[in-house]
Amino acid sequence: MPDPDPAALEAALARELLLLVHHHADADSVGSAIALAAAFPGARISATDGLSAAGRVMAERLEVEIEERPPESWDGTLIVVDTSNPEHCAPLPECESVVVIDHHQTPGKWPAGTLLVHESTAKSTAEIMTRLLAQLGVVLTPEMALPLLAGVYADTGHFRHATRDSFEVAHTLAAAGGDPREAMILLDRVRPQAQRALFLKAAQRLKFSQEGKWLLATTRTGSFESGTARLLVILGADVALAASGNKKGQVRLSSRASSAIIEAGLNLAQLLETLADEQGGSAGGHPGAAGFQAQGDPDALLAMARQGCVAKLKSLDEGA
Ligand SMILES: [Mn+2]
Repeated sequence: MPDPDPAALEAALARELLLLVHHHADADSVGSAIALAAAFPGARISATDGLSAAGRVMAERLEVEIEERPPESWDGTLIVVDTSNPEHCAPLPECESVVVIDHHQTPGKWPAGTLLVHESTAKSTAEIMTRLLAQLGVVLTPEMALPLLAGVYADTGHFRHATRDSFEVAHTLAAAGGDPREAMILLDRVRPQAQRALFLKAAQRLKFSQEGKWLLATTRTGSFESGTARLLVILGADVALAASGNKKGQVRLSSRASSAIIEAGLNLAQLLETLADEQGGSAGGHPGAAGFQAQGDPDALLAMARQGCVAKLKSLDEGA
């Protein structure tokens, strides 16, 4: 990876640290931030648009405070974890020294001078963070290793998408006192009934079609788009798209794909980035899991994303 200059990074980390997680921060983002804060005592962690259920449960169980709003400006260094695009953690506090540590595909436009620790081949930010802490000479403690290991579990889909590097990092973390069983328990949760009801409603509105040899499912939901899309893939879809819209005209769309179709060459991040280029808004993610947000009509944007998928699936089948 094109590492930032180690001396510049060390100088940035020597200042007072404010860590920022992405909107609806997941276990990888929260776990990486908690570990970094444990390595640099005094560092504050802040969110800008809440935590996901997994992120919240992790912070609660580890008794780590995550501020609901960052200060408007910061004199030290701002470290953004697990975020490809500044829009996904907006509003960004004003700060002259910014570091971004991330593993999503395409980094967005960060302020000039931002130090980017970016590895798109890493399956989790926790993996990058583990290596980075070692490079900085930090001795991993169980307080750092446990949330990092949970981050690796979460972002590798409990090692289904793990690489050799993920296992190597997991071994390092387990050896440093991150107990694998405890990391699993840290992620365990029963979804609240209201959330399960939303999933069932989304299932009622589900539409699907067969495109060549692939099953494509779409649905509208009130919230939890990514969980919804993930569950549709578990039900049997090769590609699932779930969209929500609110009264302010904000649309969120999340997508998930089966391993078979990712293997065949589908890249959801690319697909949604194309949609964002054409329709405005922003997109990011990975080949098998990507998101898109914009202003507009959720049904229309969902239909466009679906059309993009159909065209891509055709070309996959023809190429095969
Ligand atoms: Mn991540």
